Amino acid sequence: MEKKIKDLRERAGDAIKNSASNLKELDEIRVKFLGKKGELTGLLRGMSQLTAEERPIIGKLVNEARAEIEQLIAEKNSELKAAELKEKLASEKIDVTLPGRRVHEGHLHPLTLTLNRVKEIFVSMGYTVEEGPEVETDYYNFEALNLPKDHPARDMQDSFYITEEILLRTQTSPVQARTMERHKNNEPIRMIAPGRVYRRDDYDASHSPMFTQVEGLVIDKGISFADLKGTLEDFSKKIFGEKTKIRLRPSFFPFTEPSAEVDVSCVMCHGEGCKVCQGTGWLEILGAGMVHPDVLKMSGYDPSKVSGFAFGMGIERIAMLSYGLDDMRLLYDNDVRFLKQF
Ligand code: 2NM
Repeated sequence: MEKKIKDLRERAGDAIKNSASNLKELDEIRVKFLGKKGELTGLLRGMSQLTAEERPIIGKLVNEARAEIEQLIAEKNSELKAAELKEKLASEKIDVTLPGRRVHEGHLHPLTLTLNRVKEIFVSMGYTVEEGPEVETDYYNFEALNLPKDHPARDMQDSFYITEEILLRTQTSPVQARTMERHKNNEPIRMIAPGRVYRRDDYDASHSPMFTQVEGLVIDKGISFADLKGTLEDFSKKIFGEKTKIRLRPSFFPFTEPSAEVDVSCVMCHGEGCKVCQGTGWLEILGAGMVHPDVLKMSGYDPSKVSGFAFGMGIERIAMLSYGLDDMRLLYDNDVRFLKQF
């Protein structure tokens, strides 16, 4: 028995020192020698065969062996833990002196910034912002705006038709027609309709088959041409600066009568004459007029009770003038080197 105990102590000590290369192996060794079914427990069971004199002596030896093995395991345990931590620290180390990864933050497109500014100005004057479909019916795009079937302005060349009766809207005025229709009893309207419009056009530095428009409509009792002029003058000063002047020239639109082209004093030279305004000192940015009585009638308004003015502008042109761009394609190319500057 004493020999068995001595042998067990030696084998356990040797295993702990030499064959436990990690914590898992060390635990397997602990189970093998000290576990419930381990060798030391086995020895204790054999004590029933001993005499009464032998028992305390052997018991003491077994307890000493258990204490010694536990001690060796505890020491090896801390040794292995320290080694594992050291290895972890070495393999997972990071270089905190490396430069950080830059987060590239996005921002709004210059066209969106311009559109937002235009909306903001009209909303501050009490206008609502209305939207409508980009795929429109012939009725709302043309008929309701006083452009009957044979009108030269609806030439097939200028529009994208989907069927005989459905096309991509050529202006946002169908939104005004739809809004007028929703109102009853000559209810006043003060609205803008921003959005994309589509026309068959060659794509060059100043033309695109798709562009962004804002049209406006005001209907109320006693609305006059003076209201139109005052509103557009106010708008022009807000968008291009307080020094801006406006000039109206007679023009023609099927949906307004009288109609006018609205020029603003050149944002680059303030009227002196330069390349941007082609020496004239003026830039054409708006079309406008008093809503034609037939247009009011068609959408349920009584032209003997109320009157209205309407206007339209291209946002690309406003953006180009605001930011000094000489080519509209810059707004569509999505070249990050360009967009980064806004
Ligand atoms: C323009 C120029 C002049 C216009 C007219 C209407 C409506 F629906 F009330 F008749 N909306 N927009 C209008 C008038 C648009 O754009 C150059």
